[in-house]
Amino acid sequence: MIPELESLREQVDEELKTARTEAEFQALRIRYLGRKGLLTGLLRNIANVQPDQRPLFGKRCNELKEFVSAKIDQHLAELAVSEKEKSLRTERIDVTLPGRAVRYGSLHPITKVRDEICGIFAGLGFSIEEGPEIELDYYNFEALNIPADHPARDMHDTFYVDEKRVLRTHTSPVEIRTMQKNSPPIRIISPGKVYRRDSDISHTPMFHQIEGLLVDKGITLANLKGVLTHFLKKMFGEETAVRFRPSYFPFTEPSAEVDIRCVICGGKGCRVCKQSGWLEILGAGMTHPQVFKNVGYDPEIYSGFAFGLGLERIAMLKYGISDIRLFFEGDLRFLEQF
Ligand code: 2U9
Repeated sequence: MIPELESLREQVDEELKTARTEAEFQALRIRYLGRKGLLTGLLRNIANVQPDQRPLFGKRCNELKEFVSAKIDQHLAELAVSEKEKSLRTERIDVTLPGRAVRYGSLHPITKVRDEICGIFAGLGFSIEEGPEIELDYYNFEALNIPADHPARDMHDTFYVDEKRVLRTHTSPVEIRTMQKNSPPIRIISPGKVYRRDSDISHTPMFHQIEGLLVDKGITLANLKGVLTHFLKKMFGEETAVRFRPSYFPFTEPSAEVDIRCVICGGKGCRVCKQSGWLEILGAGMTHPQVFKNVGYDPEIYSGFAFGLGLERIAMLKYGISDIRLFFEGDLRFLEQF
């Protein structure tokens, strides 16, 4: 049996000389030392060896196994070193290559308009208040002087959640909640999403509003006109002409709609202003005494004004967008322009 061991050793020597790659050395390890390998097979047949020769045979087999294993390890280590040296010699990093451009995102036009408006009112000392989008019927309607059978409810095309709850149709409930929690003076704006059952080129079932409320002793219509004129000139330019028309809202008395001179045609008359030369921008009014009573304020002591505007409408006018649905389609070709 020892001669067999000798010839196996010569065979291994030969194959170790010809192997070149890591894969070839790993194959060699399996071929000789694996579970079904040649050397392992030899040891398994130790029963065929003369009993007195078995210890020596076993010893020699194990020596050869260790020799082969050590040789393979040595070759693999050398291979790793030479691979590393080769890559250091041949691979180059060109540090003068221009970097890859980082693509920046952009703010949604509604976000930009909201931030701009909030910034103008922050400059006048208004703070921002937020509230729930699922709102009690009481806060959305009753507290604002719109009882159950009031015709003004029809204007709001309400989504009902259940008997008592609605998706808020305006952010006015935020003002009610704020007055319930705080005493005058109050100076807040409430930006947020609102919901109405309406959908066409200028209406979506969800849109964004900012409302404002100022309450103190001695507040008059002059304060309302001064604050809103200041806001509109900051927003659309100092030269912007502003006019106030009488209107009706259940939660304000008197009420007004506020127009600016058409930003498209400058007042000559065009498609956007429907030939009138004016654009309707805001609703506003002096807070109704009944609304103050509903939150426990004495209307004999306090007065205030409130206003509301739709952000989509402002953004459409500011950026010349003709279809409101573009804001909500998520098309990057549209959004990247802002
Ligand atoms: C309280 C009292 C009064 C907020 C007001 C308007 C007029 C108004 C519309 C503008 C366009 C809604 O988005 S829109 O469709 N809003 O015309 N909003 S006065 O009056 C309030 C609010 C809260 C406690």
